[in-house]
Amino acid sequence: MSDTTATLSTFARDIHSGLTSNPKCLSSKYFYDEKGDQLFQSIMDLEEYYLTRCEFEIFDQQKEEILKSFLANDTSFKLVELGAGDGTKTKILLKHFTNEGVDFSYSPIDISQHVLDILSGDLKKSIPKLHVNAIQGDYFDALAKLNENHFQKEVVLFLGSNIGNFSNGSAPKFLKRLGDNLSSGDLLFIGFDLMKDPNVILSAYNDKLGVTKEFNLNLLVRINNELGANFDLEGFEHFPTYDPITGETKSHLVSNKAQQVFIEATGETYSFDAWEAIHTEVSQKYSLKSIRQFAEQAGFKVMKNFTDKNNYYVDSLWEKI
Ligand code: AVI
Repeated sequence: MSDTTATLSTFARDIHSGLTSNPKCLSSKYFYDEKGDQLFQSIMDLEEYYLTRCEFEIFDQQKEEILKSFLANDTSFKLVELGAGDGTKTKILLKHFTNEGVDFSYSPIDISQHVLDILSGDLKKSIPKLHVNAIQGDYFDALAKLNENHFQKEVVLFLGSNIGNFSNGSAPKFLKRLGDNLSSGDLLFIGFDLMKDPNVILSAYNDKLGVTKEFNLNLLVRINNELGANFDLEGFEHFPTYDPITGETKSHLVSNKAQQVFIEATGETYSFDAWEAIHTEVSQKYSLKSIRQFAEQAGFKVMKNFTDKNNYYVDSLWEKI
């Protein structure tokens, strides 16, 4: 592997480094190829996966209050969304703001130009009056670009509990960096999944139909297809865990036998002991207290928490100090 490291793709290098660490791990960012995107869309429709429905309910039921809080003492703002996806939930807010005649523009930021093209086309049809300024690229480069002409208050959306997929060490760093890219008075509207009945949480990551299992295993399918590996999908069990003390929900792929896997792209064979696990994802659950601490550490003040009727989920509105 050492001779070829320089010529390997980042994907191959990350997979090699994850499979040679102890414990083994693979980054959940590699879930999202075309098939992974489709599987995640199906997850959002699952009975057990409450997160999307909760955020939908919050937007639908509290859009008036959300708008009031976004405007506060201003008459206009620039709405920026990090990782916009298909914008289904955001559209509730966009439609409401437009119907109310609010002076605002919408800048979805996404790494995928394809996602942005679909979203922009869809918004042109469904909300023709909306001013859309899509930006393709890394979140921070895009925020820096927006800041070049910072005349209006910025309201940044980071929805879907995407922050939960950051490790506990990297989430505060990400939020601090996000804050550093904003000006005093700018707002961050950020979705967090809350701690709740552990059984409810575990079911969300272990649905009856097995869609989440397929989503997790798709990572191995991807390595097989893109890096020429020979992972036997039957040889791995999908196993999520939830720690009610720390709020950490983790997904694993557990090798159900001693086995070896060869990856052409790295030229290496990787050995698995029977019942050895690969950690594939963290989906952190939070308390309102930990959210407040997060906000303060990153240089924000919590203005208001918008929760669903079950108190399962919160969209927390933070102001940059
Ligand atoms: C995208 N992210 C917030 C989802 C979550 O809940 O952690 C991804 C997911 N993984 C399994 N199911 C859904």
